[in-house]
Amino acid sequence: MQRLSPALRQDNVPEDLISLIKTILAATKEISFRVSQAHLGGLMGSTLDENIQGEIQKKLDVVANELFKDIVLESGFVKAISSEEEDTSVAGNPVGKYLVSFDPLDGSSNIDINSLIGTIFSIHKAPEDMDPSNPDMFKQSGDHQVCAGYVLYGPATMLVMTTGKGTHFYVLDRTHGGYLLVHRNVQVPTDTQEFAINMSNQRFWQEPMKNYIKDLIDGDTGPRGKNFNMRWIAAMVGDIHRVLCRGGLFTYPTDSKNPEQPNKLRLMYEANPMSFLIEQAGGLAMTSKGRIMDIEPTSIHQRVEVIMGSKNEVEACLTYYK
Ligand code: AFP
Repeated sequence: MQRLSPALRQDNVPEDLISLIKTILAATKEISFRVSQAHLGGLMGSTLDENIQGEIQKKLDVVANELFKDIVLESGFVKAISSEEEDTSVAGNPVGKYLVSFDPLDGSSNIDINSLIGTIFSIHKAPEDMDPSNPDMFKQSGDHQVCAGYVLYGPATMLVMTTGKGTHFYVLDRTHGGYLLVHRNVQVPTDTQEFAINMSNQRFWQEPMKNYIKDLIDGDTGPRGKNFNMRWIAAMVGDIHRVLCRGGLFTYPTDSKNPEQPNKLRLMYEANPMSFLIEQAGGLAMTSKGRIMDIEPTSIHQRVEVIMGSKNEVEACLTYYK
């Protein structure tokens, strides 16, 4: 099995970006260790603090955020970082070439039940002419990402990453301490009979999504003429990993549950990196209005509607919005 650096060189990834990726992965190895020891180390449960999103932070959210932030900033490769857990971006090396956005622990509600969680990251080039403390540097569309990925802290610690030359799977090999390539150029099956949505929000969805999901549930007695299975892990890393492995449609649609917050998932920390991975694996990553990676961000903590996965099923879903 190929090690990480040669695999990246095969895709012509520049050496300074390889160094940044290895720094990010050093942080994820430390987070993986802390996650495995959390029960023993008093790291379960919540803090008394809320993050900028108004969500109560788990103790592990805070630890993972500090670890990731410190390791990446100290490397000198980045001009600034932005995190789901930080109020605004944090300045790094004024001549750093890159910007890193991350969700240090996606799926926080799974922490206390020893279920799937992961770290999501996205890398952009840093504009040379802007001050490192200016968060506007991060207002770049997903199409400008030079790398995106996630590390899933599951039964195996897995890295799924793209630098724009396909989506590849790696597994953390604890005997030598690095990630090994286990599957190059993963492809999302074009068709699927599986979907992922939080059904408890059904009464708050817009009509097109209500109608689409009803037709899936009607199965072979309805207009789709085939039965569908449903899964919901409550961690986008887990749900998207399943979609990359065996296909499916994942959606967190716009809803009216909280009128001040019609969308749940974050563009920079969740939707854009996952869109890059899904598109590089031959899937589609959309809102009901267009491609996610075309969106020009207006703020670093912006939220967005997400419909992504197997190409033909995403297209079938979007017909309900026409
Ligand atoms: P956190 O960012 O708080 O960990 O939430 C996870 C998440 O953003 C995403 O990973 C899940 O798909 C989604 O929220 C789960 O939402 P529900 O709470 O509606 O199940």
